[in-house]
Amino acid sequence: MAVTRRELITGAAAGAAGLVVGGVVGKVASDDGGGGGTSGLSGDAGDIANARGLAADDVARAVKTFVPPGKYDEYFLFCSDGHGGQILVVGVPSMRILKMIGVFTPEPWQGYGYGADWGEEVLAAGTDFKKPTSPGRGPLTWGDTHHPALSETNAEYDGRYIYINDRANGRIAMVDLRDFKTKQILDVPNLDSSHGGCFVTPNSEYVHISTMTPTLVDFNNIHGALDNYDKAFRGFSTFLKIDPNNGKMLVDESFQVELPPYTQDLADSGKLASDGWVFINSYNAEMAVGGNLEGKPSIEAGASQGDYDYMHCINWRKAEEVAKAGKTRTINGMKVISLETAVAEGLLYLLPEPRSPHGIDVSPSGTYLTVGGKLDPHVTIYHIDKLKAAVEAKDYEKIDQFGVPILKFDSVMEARIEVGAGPLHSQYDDKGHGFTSLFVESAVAKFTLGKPDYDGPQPFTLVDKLPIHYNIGHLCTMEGDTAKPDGKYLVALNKWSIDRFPPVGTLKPQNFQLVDLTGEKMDIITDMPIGMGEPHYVQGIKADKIKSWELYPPGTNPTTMEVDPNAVAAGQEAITRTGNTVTVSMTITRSRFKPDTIKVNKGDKIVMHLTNIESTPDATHGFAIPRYNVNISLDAGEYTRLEFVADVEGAFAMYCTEFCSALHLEMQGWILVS
Ligand code: CUK
Ligand code: CUA
Repeated sequence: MAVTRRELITGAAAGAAGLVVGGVVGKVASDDGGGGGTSGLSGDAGDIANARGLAADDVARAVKTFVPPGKYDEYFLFCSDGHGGQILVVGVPSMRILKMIGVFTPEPWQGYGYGADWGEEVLAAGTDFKKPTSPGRGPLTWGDTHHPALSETNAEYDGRYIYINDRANGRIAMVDLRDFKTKQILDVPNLDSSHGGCFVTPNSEYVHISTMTPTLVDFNNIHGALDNYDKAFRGFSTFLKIDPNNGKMLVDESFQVELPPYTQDLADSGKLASDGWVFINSYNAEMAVGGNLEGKPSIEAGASQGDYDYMHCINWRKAEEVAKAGKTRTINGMKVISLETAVAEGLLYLLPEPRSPHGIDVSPSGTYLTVGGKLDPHVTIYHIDKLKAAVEAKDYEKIDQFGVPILKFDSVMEARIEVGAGPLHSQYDDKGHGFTSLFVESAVAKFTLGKPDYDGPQPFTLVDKLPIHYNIGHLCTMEGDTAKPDGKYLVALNKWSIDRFPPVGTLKPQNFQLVDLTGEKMDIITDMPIGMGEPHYVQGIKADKIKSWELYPPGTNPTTMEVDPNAVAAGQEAITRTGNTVTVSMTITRSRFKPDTIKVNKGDKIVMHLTNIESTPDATHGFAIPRYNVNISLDAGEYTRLEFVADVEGAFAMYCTEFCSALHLEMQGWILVS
């Protein structure tokens, strides 16, 4: 009997889980009772599986994703959140949400953007009011996050920092993974929008971000600008220098390369074989501008007329030399290499790509560049050696109207693989496979690369296809953008979920589907609804690479990550007045604020130095002042400063917003404004 059950299970449960499930059967089979059913399990497990209507494959999938209580996931996903403006952190394989990190949008739980200097300063510095298009209505309070980029050392994620772009406003943010808090938002000069990036170069020398819709550069005749599009607009590829000590982006040591207004799209960094290069797609080489009410084609139609668009190939090491040699103009505080200089110095080339490409992804060895063309059922794969040879030989098809050489497609193209309808983005595993998302077909295609990534009998061949649910955008393999991907799991990031979850109103969640890559065939092992934003891209990193702090050294300011000179230690609490300024030095611990009574005059400026003096991990306290819109969160050891004008009379019951202790409700005090 037991043998039969074991055979049933190990035969039915494919791949790695077979062993695990076999082990379970071995144990329960010795118990009495239970039996058979479609799950193939016996004993209690069999009874439960049968009662829930789970088949053997379901059980195997459940075992693959189950992380027992108290155990950790093997990987972290860092997910964009679309126009939610934040980053989500998710565990793999459990697909449990671990955290939402406030980035471009104020985030109340972390007290980000509700009074504390840390968040206020980051968000305020994130809007450049000198930008010609600056709204001038106070700081921007949302962003459209698309592409997270983990910092790298030797083309592998190093777990130190993560960057993410704001597609809407041409900005980029940096999160320090020591405390998972946003440290910098940079409103990138000359970028009104962004898409190409972000990604980092293989040793985090630079983080790259380029325009999506080109930037207006001629403000003389704005109403006529679209009739003068090729002169009035430009794209910009931006290389932001990363400070190796703290991950911050240094504008003074950064530079841009001016680009034609072709609507630059996604981009990727070269690595190993292609180290020193970056590649940016574009999708509107036609330079369509719309005007459908005036009888002109809409952008949608106009941008899809030509058979080819252009990949922009930039030799960034050359560009860096050119910038360091001062062959730049400074525009809005950024050193810019002009189109003419870029061409003259041989650092910018165009490469034809089949119609309306979207994703470009460099293979682990850096040898192959895979491009998905939305209107072409193939992925087109280019070889970096061929690209370099064509550059060397000046093997040009022609020169475009901006003077940029266009390399010959046939000279650089290595292979075209028919994968299906609507290819967008690609990822790789450790066995030389590529995986491409098929938006129109709602599927993932798996294919082989060539040497050195794939050293088997059938290079450049479609080997598997998996239907997903539904309308997949990006996809992500673990450590997928590095020189050493793990493969193992793939996450399909699906835009539509229609019938996958019970109805929760008219706006449906996005759907992450976790795909097991360990078997011959790809297999979906779980669905995860994302009901708080539209993740575009995510990166998956081994969880043990993240060396997060458990708590702050006492008095640490999260802005600087150093002990702040204004931090307050126990015994240093005080209220002092200088003119109309009242300075409050407060310690916070379970379960009191000290001082807990603050009396000020109406119109006084209040400066509060707040320090959580706890030394126990997770002993976070809140500090909220009702009606003043103050909502701060201080983790153990954290210091922050708060400043506001007491311009409303009354008795305001400040309180701790985190249920921190048995006497949490007693953790309150008064601010009396008279
Ligand atoms: S884009 Cu969203 S599915 Cu901004 Cu990376 Cu392709
Ligand atoms: Cu501190 Cu509740």
